[in-house]
Amino acid sequence: MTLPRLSPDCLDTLDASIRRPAYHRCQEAGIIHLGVGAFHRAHQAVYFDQLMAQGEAGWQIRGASLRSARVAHQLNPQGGLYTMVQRDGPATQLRVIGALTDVLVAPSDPETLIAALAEPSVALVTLTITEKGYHLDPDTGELMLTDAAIKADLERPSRPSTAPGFLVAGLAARRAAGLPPFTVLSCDNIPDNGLRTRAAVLGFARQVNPDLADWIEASVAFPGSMIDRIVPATTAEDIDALEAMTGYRDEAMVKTEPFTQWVVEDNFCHRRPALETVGVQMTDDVAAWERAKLRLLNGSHSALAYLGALAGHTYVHEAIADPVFARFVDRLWDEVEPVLDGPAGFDATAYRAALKSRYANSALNHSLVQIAMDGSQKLPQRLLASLRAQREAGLPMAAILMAVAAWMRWQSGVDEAGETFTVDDPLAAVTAAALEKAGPDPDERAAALLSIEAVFGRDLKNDPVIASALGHDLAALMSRGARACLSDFDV
Ligand code: CS2
Repeated sequence: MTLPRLSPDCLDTLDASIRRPAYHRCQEAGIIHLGVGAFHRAHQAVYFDQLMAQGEAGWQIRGASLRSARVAHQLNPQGGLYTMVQRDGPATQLRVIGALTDVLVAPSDPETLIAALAEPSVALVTLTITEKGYHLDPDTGELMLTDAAIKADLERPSRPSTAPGFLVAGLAARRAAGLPPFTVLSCDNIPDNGLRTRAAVLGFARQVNPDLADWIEASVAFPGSMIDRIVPATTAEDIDALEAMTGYRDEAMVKTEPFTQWVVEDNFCHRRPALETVGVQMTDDVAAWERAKLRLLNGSHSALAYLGALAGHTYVHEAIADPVFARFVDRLWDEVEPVLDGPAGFDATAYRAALKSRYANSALNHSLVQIAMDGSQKLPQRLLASLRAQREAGLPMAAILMAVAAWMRWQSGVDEAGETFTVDDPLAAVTAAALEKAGPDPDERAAALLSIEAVFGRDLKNDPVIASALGHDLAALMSRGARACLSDFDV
């Protein structure tokens, strides 16, 4: 028997233990969010749900998918409602979030999204479009005008497909209608996300209309932000388990941990939500928080992903329960910590201990392969920024080099059990071609990957010390396997 879908009509019938939206939900959106993935639903949307529950109206979110209609099919039949399943070991808390109104599907109907961006009620546009959604040149930080999607959008700016294209079209429509611009708040896990979003939008606008670009430059705010919450992809089993627990079916549920953090630069050009009243840290120094989070959390996540998955682990909690891996993570943090330059008063010891217990949360089933995805986009800010700083300061870098070598080993698409897998990465074809040309020799393979400037830049590519260390580590990973290599760090 198929149970009823979660919807506004069934809210009153839910079990009293399930928290639900404690405010009047309306259809008028104050926010447009691009990229309605699980992360957005378990993070920003929850803060706005709380804000509205505390009585601050006007922050309903209209979502837009820039790629498929999948999330729209999950959420729209549920009136935008979904359950956040918060798991802490055996303890589970359920909360129905009401902040989203609905989800637009941009590829099939770009005009509706542009019109939504130009609604007078909209004061804020937030984004989680992942690293690759910005189309920026990793070397120069400028919009890649030769990128196929950007080129197509520039040829037809009234029917864009990319985030920069939509933001510019929306801002142009507001300017034409005499409306104030919205604030653009990136919630992606990249350093200087505000500045990068600004570079992407201005780079696009300059090509379309220099006057418009001047207006954007002068009047639009692009605050930076640091976001943190572990939100593994929802599985079919998660949906079935929730159904068994509650008696309703929720195709849009998300699962997450109790921890959540959001640090936002206090720089808004339109109506500003009182986010500080719902636990958001408003600050002028987002960059220091970004460094701490990207280099300690995400750096170790990526290291665990490649090394752990190669060695046969499936989930983060399994890898961290393996003492060899847990000790390696400590060695990695020991290396990174002296060059972290974190926020004032940052307690690295407490932060590290908290990360260890977050990783150990066995109820999350956070898949290592999910974290391994898009490594070419993630490595620079997660591992290579630390590596550069360590190298410059003449500090030890054995653990971080081993993590980078593991990414190199991962690019072969075959794990240590000889199983093939798909390397899920926008540069997968480039890395595969480099490895094919290099042949079986580990030094050649490491050198071939190191020469990809989009990942390693010119400096690392031309650094003989780094090249030889990576060749050495890759050889060890290929011959001895990840677990044996990590036991060398077990001192
Ligand atoms: C993870 C992140 O998938 C990944 O690459 O490292 O999504 C991580 O879970 C979040 O950044 C935590 O805030």
